[in-house]
Amino acid sequence: MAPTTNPTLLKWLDEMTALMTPDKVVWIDGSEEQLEALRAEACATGEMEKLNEELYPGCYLHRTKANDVARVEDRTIICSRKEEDAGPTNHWMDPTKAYEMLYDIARGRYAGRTMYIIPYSMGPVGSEFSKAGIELTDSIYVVLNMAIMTRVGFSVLEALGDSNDWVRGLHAKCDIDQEKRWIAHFPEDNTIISVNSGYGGNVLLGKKCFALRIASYQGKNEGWMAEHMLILGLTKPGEETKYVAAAFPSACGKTNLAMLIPPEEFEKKGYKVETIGDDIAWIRVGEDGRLYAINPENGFFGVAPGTNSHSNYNALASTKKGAIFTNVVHNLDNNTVWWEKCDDPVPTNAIDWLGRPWNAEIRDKNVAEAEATGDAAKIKMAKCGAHPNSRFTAPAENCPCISPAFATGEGVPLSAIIFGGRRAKTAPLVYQSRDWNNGVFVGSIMASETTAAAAGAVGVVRRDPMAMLPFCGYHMADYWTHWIEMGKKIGDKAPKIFNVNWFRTDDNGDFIWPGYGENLRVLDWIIDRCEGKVDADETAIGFVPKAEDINLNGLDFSLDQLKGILAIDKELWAAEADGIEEYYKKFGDRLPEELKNQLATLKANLA
Ligand code: GTP
Ligand code: SPV
Ligand code: MN
Repeated sequence: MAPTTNPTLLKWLDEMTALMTPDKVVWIDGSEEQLEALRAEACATGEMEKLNEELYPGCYLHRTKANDVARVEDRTIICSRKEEDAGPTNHWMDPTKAYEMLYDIARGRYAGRTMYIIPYSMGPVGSEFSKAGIELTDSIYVVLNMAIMTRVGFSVLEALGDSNDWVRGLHAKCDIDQEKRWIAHFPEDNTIISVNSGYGGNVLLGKKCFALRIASYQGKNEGWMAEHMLILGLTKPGEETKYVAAAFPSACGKTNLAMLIPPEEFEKKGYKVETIGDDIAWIRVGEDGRLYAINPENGFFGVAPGTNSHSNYNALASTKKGAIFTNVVHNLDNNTVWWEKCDDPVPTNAIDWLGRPWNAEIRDKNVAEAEATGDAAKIKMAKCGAHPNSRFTAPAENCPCISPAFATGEGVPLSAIIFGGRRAKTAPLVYQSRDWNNGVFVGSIMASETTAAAAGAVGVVRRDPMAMLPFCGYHMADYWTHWIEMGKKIGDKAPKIFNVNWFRTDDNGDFIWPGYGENLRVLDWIIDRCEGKVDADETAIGFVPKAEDINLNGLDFSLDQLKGILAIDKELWAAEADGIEEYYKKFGDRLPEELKNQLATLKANLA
């Protein structure tokens, strides 16, 4: 018997069961016993492998198909009734056609399989910020990941009651056929359909599909915001904690900044960083008129390569129990995991992300073979034992620096919002916008080099407004208008808006700024600016720090180097302004007047 009487839910389940024809139906109740049985089943079928219980208690390894290792932006569609509502930055399909096509692909595909029904909550169950979803899937991997990334179980159904405010999610692995892979969103129906993938961002429907694409549309209609942002709390010695949200594109440093460990100099003085979230923020206006943010997730789906005890101690610690690793190297020497730039030496006896025997010798042979083809992308991949977008799924409660505010879901008041991306040139280390609308402009013109988080070319600069290009569920210009409207609501209580760039490179292509924990030095300046404690230089693009005001104590980095990465090159910015003008043309007359004016001001400032 169904553990709910919710009429809209029962009706949809009847329809989906008839469509998918499962052999068996299993409700996910949220109990540890049920999850443990599923882990055992996944190990028995080879879907997952259990890792060394002493070193990695309760941890598992999974490999996806080689064609299914990242989000697929080309095949991610927004099916609003009107094409213009999806806007020029989304792929659109007519909803009637899309349902027909997707149901044709999915029809009968649970036959011989089990349909798992996952009730889940984005945000703590019962919090006024939270929203419920139901995901149907035929993948135990999905069930187990959702159980880490969200709150799952019958308590969600109880909190939902008979309400129709829940998101429908249908996932089916089908044949993992990339030609029939679709990640489809129907914002007007609160519905998501994902077929022919088994990779994280495509199939953990609470994450990007619900918490960003559907939620951004809900937020526009209901007066709140869903953003691709980390949330952290920074406490300076003797002061109350200040909260900051930051939007960086995929694989551009959110997890790292959210869990930052202050440099020794600062830690000794009593500086502390706590994590509320590393990927998604839901933001509302509080009773006092300020913006409050929660992390709707319950875990981290973080990039593995590059994660080590130096770069991100806290993320690494989070993966040490109850975690699932996807597409990393399986170290057979001790039945643990390995990836590029982790703490351990290259294993002598291992399996790579493709499931092939692997060690340093085999890698060198692979690289030599790739070099013979002269294909740069092939050479880069041959160097990797773990896929560049290999990930860990880890419970947030494991994180040594998790904030007490994470679990309450009450929301933390934001002092600052930070935008940022990978820019080899142009963008300085940090600058502050002149006001909210200028900050919206700064977010709208964000550009970053593409990464392995999405299928396609890596390292190409593209515009990624507010880091939401792949995640905004409606017309991008309407989304900017929504930001401007939110600014009107909060007036002078608005957080200050900044832009950062950790990725300026020198003539050899090496990063100039040391980054990671040292980014605290920039956060320190940002908080001081929010409190009016430090001066700045007004430039054509906004307020840039006086180099002496960024504390470089204990760091081997000269004032001249700092001045170099704070410099605004007017020629580059003039070209940038032309690029923005060209980009804005895409949005036609939906482009808010405020942003047109901002661009005109930038041009005038540069002239
Ligand atoms: P998603 O989970 O895809 O949304 O990404 P994310 O923004 O959380 O990215 P993450 O923190 O996992 O960083 C991804 C990559 O950026 C890793 O390779 C990091 O090593 C690198 N990175 C993070 N912070 C810094 C930094 O301050 N400087 C430099 N140079 N690299 C960084
Ligand atoms: C991203 O790509 O921004 C991620 C990983 O955080 S995924 O969940 O795949 O979207
Ligand atoms: Mn992300």
